[in-house]
Amino acid sequence: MRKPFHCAAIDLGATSGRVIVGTWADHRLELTEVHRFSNAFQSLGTHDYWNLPGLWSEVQTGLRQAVTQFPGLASVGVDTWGVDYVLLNQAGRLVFPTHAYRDARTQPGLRRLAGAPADLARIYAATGIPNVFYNSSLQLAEVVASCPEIRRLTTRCLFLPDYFNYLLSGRMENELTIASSTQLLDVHAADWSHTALRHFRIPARWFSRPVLAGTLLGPVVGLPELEGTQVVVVPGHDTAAAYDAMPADPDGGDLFLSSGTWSLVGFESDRPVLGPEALAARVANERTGDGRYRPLTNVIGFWLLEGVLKSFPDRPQKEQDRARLNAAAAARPAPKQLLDTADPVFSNPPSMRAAIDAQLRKKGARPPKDLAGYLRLICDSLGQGHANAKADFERMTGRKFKRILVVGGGSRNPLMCQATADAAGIPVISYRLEGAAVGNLARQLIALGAVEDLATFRACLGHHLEKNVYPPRA
Ligand code: LFR
Repeated sequence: MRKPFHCAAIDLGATSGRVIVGTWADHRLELTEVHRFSNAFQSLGTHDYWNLPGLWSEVQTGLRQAVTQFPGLASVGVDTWGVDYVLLNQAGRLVFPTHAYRDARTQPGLRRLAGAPADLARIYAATGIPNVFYNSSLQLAEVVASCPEIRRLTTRCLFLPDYFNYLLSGRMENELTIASSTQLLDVHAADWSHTALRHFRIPARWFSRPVLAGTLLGPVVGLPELEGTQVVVVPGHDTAAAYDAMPADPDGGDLFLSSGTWSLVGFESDRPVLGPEALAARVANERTGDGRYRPLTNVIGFWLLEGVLKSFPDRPQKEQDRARLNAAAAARPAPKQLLDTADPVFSNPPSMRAAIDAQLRKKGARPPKDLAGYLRLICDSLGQGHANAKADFERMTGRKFKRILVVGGGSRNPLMCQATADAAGIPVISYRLEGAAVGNLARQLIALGAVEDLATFRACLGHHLEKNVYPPRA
């Protein structure tokens, strides 16, 4: 037996983060979660910001735990949610506070682009990314327009995984998957789009040509406990990492759903999906760690539920109570009117329950009376949103999907999985898997030479995973 490899995945989500050690031995991955913590943006005045020092401190705590439990930790990789960034000067100091993507500051820019169809089509043709409120393009355009001095102060823009890689290794690099979430990357190349940068008036000198997953950044610096541990570039975008963890059939017949705060429905492809129909269906042509395409649609996800729960002080806290709530929701009749999940009113409303109620009333429907009613409505609406995405992809590409594979927190929600299978008419296979962390680990193991390639990793993973199958009901 070869010596086992231990690698640490730092996986930062918008509502929680974790450090997970993966141990690879005998073609099998063992996971040990060494640290988990919550995350949330905070408001200051009328804006929303991330607490980066807090996150960095949690990352360090996690890494110390990792190396204590697994001396000889071979490597570490970082993935985070998409689109958010830091602006730095040459000395690596932050020159602007780090806004959170739900900050309403992008709304005027969003409306401006939506109201200029020729620009919208040009930017979509150049980047393959639709006009969404959180895009880094809109965020950076807003900073440059409202604080013009920032052009002089900034020498570098790093997206969050790039920034954590810099803190760990001292090297400033942009990574491809996270770059592809920005609406600033050239959809036909693995480099920045001058069309987009010019349009949003963002200086091209802030970026470097993105590197691919597998690039070695050198040893960890500044954390003596981790001497000798390598920093490996992994797919920095959590959704790209989660897609890597899908135990997919190599024949391309699987549709992927990374289900959590967001529902990301998509597939892997050698080409982007472009044109007016793709733009109307809000297809985002994000990239895989090695530069292929991941056309996907962002369906609002369990953000709806996270918001609604705030209106119910008696919401379930324990696993048992959550199971009871799920059962109560499943026993309800299917709602006659589903939510339009693409409605931007759900992006960051003061009250999610009020936003849902208002949309239902506008459609002439009555709002649910209790939490079980909302849960049923949300699961069925997400299921329909996922099925619509599948139908759009099939129409646009001529493909026929045979199964939907689900990873992420939502894979534990049988109601949503069943609703998706029913609406899409194909089986849903859910895996209890921290998708992003596992994809992050996969790319480290490949870079270290412990695993041959992603197909090999997926095949090994598929043999050992616990799964639930939800056949569609007529
Ligand atoms: C999921 C995710 C999605 C992205 C959203 C905002 O965590 O990364 O892919 O659309 O967050 O960045």
